[in-house]
Amino acid sequence: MASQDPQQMTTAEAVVASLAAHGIDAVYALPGIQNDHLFDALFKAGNRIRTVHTRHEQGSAYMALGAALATGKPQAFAVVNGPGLLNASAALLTAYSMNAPVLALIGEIPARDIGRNIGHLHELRGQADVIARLVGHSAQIGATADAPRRVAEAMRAMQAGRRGPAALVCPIDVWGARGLATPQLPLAPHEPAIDDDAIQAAAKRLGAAKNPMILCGGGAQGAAPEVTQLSAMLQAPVLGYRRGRGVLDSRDPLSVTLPLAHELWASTDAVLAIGTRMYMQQNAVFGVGPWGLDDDIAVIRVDSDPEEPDRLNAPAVALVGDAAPILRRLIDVLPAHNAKRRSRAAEMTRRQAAWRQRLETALAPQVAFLDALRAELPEDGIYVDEVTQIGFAARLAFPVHKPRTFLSPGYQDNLGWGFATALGAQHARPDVPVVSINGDGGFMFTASELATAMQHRIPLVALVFNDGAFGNVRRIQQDAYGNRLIGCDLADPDFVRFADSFGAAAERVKTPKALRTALRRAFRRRDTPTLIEVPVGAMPNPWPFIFLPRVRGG
Ligand SMILES: Cc1ncc(C[n+]2csc(CCOP(=O)(O)OP(=O)(O)O)c2C)c(N)n1
Ligand SMILES: [Mg+2]
Repeated sequence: MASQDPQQMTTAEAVVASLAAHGIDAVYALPGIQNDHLFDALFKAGNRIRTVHTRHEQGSAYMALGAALATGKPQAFAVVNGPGLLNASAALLTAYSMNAPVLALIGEIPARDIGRNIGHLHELRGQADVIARLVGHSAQIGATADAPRRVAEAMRAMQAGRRGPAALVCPIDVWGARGLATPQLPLAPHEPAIDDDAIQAAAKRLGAAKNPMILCGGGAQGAAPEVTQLSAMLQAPVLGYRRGRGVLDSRDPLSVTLPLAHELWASTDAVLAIGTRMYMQQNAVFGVGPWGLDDDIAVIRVDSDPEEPDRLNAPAVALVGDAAPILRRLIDVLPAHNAKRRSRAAEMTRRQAAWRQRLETALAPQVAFLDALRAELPEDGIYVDEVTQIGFAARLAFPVHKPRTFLSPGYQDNLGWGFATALGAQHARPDVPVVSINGDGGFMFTASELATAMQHRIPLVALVFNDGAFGNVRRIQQDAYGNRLIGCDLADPDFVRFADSFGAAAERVKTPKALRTALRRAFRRRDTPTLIEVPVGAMPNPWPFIFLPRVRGG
């Protein structure tokens, strides 16, 4: 990197210049006095960095998350300290659970007063400790000269090892301080060397297996070609549930859904687990499961976090680092060890058809709406999930064709994340349609961001499946608590009139067929958001297909 001469600038200008040097081209933000110097620096940056202001700080943070998930690249948001940070905190927590590179720029009271409990505007006692619980890497900017390096370190931390969010805090007086700073270019990433012995051991175990399986989590999203090739070489079914969906195209006969992977689990003798915690295989979920492990299944873990593979059960082989280069090495070595294999395409196609029929029958209303959505959403269109009946079914039955086109929240599974996250995805990927599915409950968490969609001309299509209830909670109260309904029925607005009042396109449809027509119209609008309300009744219970019993070990 060519070093440049130091220049006089404010800390805020040094941060903005460094963000631009790292490829950040948008900051999702909500202003306030602690960050006025930052906003002034963003003003001066002009079109190099677009400032996308939202109506609530959760909107800023979720938009940055959606942009990060849709692009696979770091994204930034800026909020004031105290309430601004806390309003954004659920999104940061979600970014952590999804290993998403989201940089939070957070204001702070004057540096000299931190820790004195004076009661300054927006003072949060021990803010640095709160932030350290939400992100993997955090730092306070101490002076102008310090700022470029702080940005570079945060950017590197978000993209090395286990990916995830970072935070930079800057006190109000430091943002505006002027000093000499040298613009900083990206630091070289740290990536561990690939362990060749472990590659050999993995190739032997997988090559010898009769029934290998591949499990993909979020950490496999950057390795779709490698997973596709390995799956073919091993004739191994590939499960991606939620975060790993789209790594192998659902149309590939070897792409399996959650219940089918569970059906195959008992006879699986080697598993290649890529960027996944193997949560369901190792943990009971609300008293059901885990699927189980025993000595007859060789577990090979590929993970960028060196602590993850051993966290619950020691695997046979652990490969630590970025998935794609590790898998490429495995692809090179595997042919020397791989058994001769017959195609499993016909068997898998048959098994899949049987499961498709079961899901179509058991979850009929959800699957019919999802089929309508799949028929209209182009292959590279992005689906943003929610914690709602349609979402739970989509995780099982919505075909996904490409990586990063099925965005489902990580283990936080926090209601209300979807709409604003989808806005960020659509803002960062204006070239493809993005669709956000919502329940009436979850949509209202960030519905005010319809104003943001209008202001910044973001053509997101939001579906609101309206059952007048926190339907998931309601069904549990009906089934497991003697129909003692409490806190679950919802007085909703007229969603069409609500969206219309913002100037958004809006309509109400009742059938999957009408949904298709409405979606076709909506995807053609490229400068206005669309809300489509779908009135629905109570939906059948998806959980028996998700919480699956133990089939081995234990
Ligand atoms: C932040 C957060 N709060 C509460 C919950 C618990 N929760 C899970 S589903 C649900 C109801 C969802 O209602 P709605 O969005 O209308 O979807 P529906 O189940 O009716 O399809 C609730 C409250 C959660 N997952 N996340
Ligand atoms: Mg509902």
